[in-house]
Amino acid sequence: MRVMLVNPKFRLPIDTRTTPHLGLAYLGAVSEEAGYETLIFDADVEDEPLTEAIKRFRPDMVGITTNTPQVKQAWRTAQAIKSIADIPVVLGGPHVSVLPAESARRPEVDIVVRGEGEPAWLKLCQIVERHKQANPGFVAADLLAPENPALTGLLGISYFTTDGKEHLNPDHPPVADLDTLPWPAYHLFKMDRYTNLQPATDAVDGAKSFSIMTSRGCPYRCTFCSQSIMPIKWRARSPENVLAEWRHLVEELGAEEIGVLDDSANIDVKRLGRIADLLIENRLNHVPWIFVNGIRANLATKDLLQTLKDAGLKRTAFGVETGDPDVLLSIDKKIDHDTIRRAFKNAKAVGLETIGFFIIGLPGETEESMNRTIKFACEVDPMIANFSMMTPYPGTKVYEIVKQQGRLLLDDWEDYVFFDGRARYEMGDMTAELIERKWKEAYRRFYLRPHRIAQILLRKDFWVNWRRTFRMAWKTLFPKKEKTELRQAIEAEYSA
Ligand code: B12
Ligand code: SF4
Repeated sequence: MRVMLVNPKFRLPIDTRTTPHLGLAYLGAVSEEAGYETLIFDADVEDEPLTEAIKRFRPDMVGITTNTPQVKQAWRTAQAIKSIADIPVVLGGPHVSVLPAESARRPEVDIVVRGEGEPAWLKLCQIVERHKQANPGFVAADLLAPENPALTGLLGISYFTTDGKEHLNPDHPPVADLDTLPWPAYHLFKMDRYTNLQPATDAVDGAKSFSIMTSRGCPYRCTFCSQSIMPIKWRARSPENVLAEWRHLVEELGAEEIGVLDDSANIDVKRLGRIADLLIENRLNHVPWIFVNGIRANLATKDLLQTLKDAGLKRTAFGVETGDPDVLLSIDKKIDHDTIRRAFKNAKAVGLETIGFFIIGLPGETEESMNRTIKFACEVDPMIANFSMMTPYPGTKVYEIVKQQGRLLLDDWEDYVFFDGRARYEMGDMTAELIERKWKEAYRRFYLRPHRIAQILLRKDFWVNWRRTFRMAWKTLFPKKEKTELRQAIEAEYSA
């Protein structure tokens, strides 16, 4: 049995960096472990057209991953597959986990997998394999025949039977023991075609960069965050299991930098400290690594940060979101500004580089609260300040608030990206003009301070990557034309 996993083409308007998709890397790993011949097709880096790859590999089932801005491209991809092969097409990922019926009812999509995908994907592979063995003329619609009980008890999937009836099977329980999962199957990717998520070494291109996830889930439920799609139960791999993969990345795959993708790696402070100790004891701390998404500021003690630094941590992010105390309370971040101040101070004291994530345009914001955010960003002064305009993703509390009390300015999933310079909604006195103006002002006021300019000019990576830095700054501030062209190019390619 052959299975194919696809990442549909979707480049962000501001950046051309690409990284192997960790979700597909896990799905590829469990598929191979179960004995299936597996092909990962990442349309962001492939030269071969998808339809050619389908004809060459002749998969028995295809899985497509999708987040919100990618979903239309996922549908186009499914259509392209169905136009040449009548095989089951399965969609998974954050967007379809929240809105499964929207995709499952489409003729080109057979089944949607919600949430963590490994268990349901494997069971689907087994079901398709059994059907093919029993009936060599098996086609995708056979699975969806109302009289076929094959999908009935399968947890975590949604589908429509051919009589038009919707089936939303109960959720699959979260993977209880993450140590049982195989390591991501990086060998299924064309690794030399990727750059990196966030450079930890000075060169953006060319460094061998890998991602790792040491825990899954997040026990918090911030109102703006799509993490609410995934299980609330935070689960962690054992330090020994993490160490073994880390060693594999460094010693066997030659990793020169590692991005830790956990949503909240430090929920169990002791566990993270133990991982750091093991990296030091095993002399793996020479490879720089970073927390791409940030760690909880309330659990970032100075001792922990020092141990992490000794273990090779180069940079950490903290989600600050807002400088306004009332807005901070309203988003359920469950943190206060003094704690955030302390976390930045501690991180800098032990010599870590810092990133701050800030949002302009949270519900209830005013010009004054946005000014407080800009002022707070300047006060904590991270090495990188990342301001995004609030983008309400389906499944979040903010999305519901905006739908009830505001006016969404988006009607195309492809616009659900945060860096393209346009406000996503208006609410009360908060106009699009205000959000867009303050967002640009935030970047200007943060980065055009004399000491920042001096710092930037003194950084080696600025000179190594200056062309790219200017390109990104330009695309951030003047994005629209670029994005239209990008979309037209992708659509033309798939409709050809
Ligand atoms: C790393 C990361 C990135 C990286 C790399 C993305 C990538 N190619 O993997 C970068 C920086 C490029 C990125 C960009 C964006 N990201 Co991002 N990203 C993440 C992050 C932090 C980790 C992703 C990850 O590796 N997860 C771990 C793996 C194991 O999980 P997974 O990918 O979800 O896959 C599992 C399941 O979803 C499911 N599954 C997924 N696909 C499929 C397919 C099939 C067939 C099946 C059966 C199952 C299945 O099974 C997998 C294994 O359990 C997540 C947060 C998170 N915790 O997941 C956000 C997240 C996915 N990103 C998000 C967003 C919003 C974006 C952007 C739109 C932001 C922007 N700048 O505008 C862009 C979109 C870029 C694009 N090209 O599509 C949101 C998505 C929300 C949504 N509704 O879509 C998330 C959830 C963050 C959040 N909490 O809000 N991102
Ligand atoms: S923003 Fe961070 S802490 Fe809040 S729910 Fe999302 S991942 Fe968890």
